Amino acid sequence: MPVYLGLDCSTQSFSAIAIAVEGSRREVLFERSVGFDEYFPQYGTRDGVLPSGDPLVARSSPLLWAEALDRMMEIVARDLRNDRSRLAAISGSAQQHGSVYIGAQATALLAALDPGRPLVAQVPGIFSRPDAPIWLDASTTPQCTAITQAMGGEVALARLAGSRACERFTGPQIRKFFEDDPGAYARTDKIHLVSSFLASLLAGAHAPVEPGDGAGTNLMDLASGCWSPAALDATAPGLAAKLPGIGASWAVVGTLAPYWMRRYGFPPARVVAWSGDNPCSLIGTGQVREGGVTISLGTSDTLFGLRRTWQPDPSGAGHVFGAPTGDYMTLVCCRNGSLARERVREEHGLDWPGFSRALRGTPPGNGGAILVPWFEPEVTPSVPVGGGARRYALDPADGPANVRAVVEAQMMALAIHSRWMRIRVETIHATGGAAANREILQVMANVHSAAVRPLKVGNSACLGAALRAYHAAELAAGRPIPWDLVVAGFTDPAPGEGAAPVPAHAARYAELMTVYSACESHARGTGGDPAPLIDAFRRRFRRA
Ligand code: ADP
Ligand code: XUL
Repeated sequence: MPVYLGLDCSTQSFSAIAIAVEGSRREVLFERSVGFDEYFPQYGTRDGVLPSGDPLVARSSPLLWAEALDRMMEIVARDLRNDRSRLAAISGSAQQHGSVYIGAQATALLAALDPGRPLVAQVPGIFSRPDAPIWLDASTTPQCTAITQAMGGEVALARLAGSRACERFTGPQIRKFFEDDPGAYARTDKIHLVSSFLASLLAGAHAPVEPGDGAGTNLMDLASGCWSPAALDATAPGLAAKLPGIGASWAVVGTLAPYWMRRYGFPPARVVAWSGDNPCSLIGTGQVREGGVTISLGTSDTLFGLRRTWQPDPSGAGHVFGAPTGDYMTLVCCRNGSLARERVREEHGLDWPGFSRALRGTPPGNGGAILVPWFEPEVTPSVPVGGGARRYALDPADGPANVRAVVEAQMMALAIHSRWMRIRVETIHATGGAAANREILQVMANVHSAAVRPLKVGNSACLGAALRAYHAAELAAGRPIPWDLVVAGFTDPAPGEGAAPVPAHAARYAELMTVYSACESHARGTGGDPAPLIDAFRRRFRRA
């Protein structure tokens, strides 16, 4: 059976999933993951991020990602053993929006990587900037303002690119780099997304950007799938020449470079364009038709679904990206996801089982006690600077109530800020690290009033990359496969797991969401004191 490999360079770790497919026979051969902090301590990252004196700045190391790719390919070669020769295609998924800056010498170097020496010893010289701004960066508000102005306002930019200017998006980050270090910007020959950078290392040549991930730049005309000359001009001079082209999502960008074949014994497998983690997760959670919804609880919390046509979010908080099927996907992303849950957990000295016990021991609705969990600058809604977490009718020392408050707030924020998508949510596919937590899924089910199904394969972004490799390889061989068939047997919900909504609790959250919205507005300084609403809620649900 041919083997397809999906790789995933996420915020905190690098993963691989190998699948074997032939006709209706479908098998996950193995899943592997290495955490950045733990496996590569020499880079000094914390939760995958380099230390920074500025709380708004978040960067990682492209060299770390290259080393992690090399390490993972070594692990995959070992685990595949004799099946190595059956590797037909590889694709990948990467955290979105991050950018990698590369000098002109890279082209020759990538084409002549020496299989006798590890990648990490050969590539340091290719970078025109040693670090890479990532999606957690919130330092580009002035650049967002300038780009928005040049593009004729937020609405005009969102109509063109699918999103208003966002601090973490690649365009504002490029503009900041140009302003801060014009010399290094001038020395930059290519600016890659994390996804296209890693695909380039595999293929030994510059790979194109994939349109799903390209939509996270504020630079792509979403309707045409091409870079927008107006957006490029609004961002930085000479940018068109520095960006790779945009290819189809299923583009075969080359075959594995000789480095990988000689060093690890791989065959000349096809390298398929890499995409962002959310577009890959769309495929890896089986959302290949309009109407379904996935919630991913990874480092970020995201809610997304496939769309055949699109309109931007009128509030400006949500996004429209390309989907790897050639359609679109709508998405909301909350930055204060897993790390916010971990923070509350640690503040109260709990492990995950203790966190779950706290959820079991507290009432849905938390008696009106609310935490707006903006520990770090938030992206949905946009709270770029100094928002800070806010507690309403919540004792900071009450561990169980704080645990419930953080999870309820996160689920309510996803529900409230995704209303613009107008999806009637009946079933939610749940993925990401925290989807392993049954009690969190129960809150999700009640807040969204929908059945929640975790999937058999937990790392859906990585699985989605493997499935995209399969789809593209078959297409390239003249055997196109419908997407329903591509995902069949891989993206089914885990039998017997998940959570069903409790109608009385769902009704309670419908009311609490009004209170939570008022708390969000108050915390942003755009609304009055929510205390009367909280009191009214408490009176109604006093004995709950
Ligand atoms: P990413 O892909 O963004 O790196 P993952 O999807 O791998 O993130 O999720 C990692 C997160 O999963 C960890 O930061 C941790 O907070 C969370 N996690 C792991 N186990 C549990 C659990 N039992 N309950 C809640 N969260 C969990
Ligand atoms: C989406 C976003 C995050 C990253 C990291 O817009 O910023 O979900 O892709 O996972």
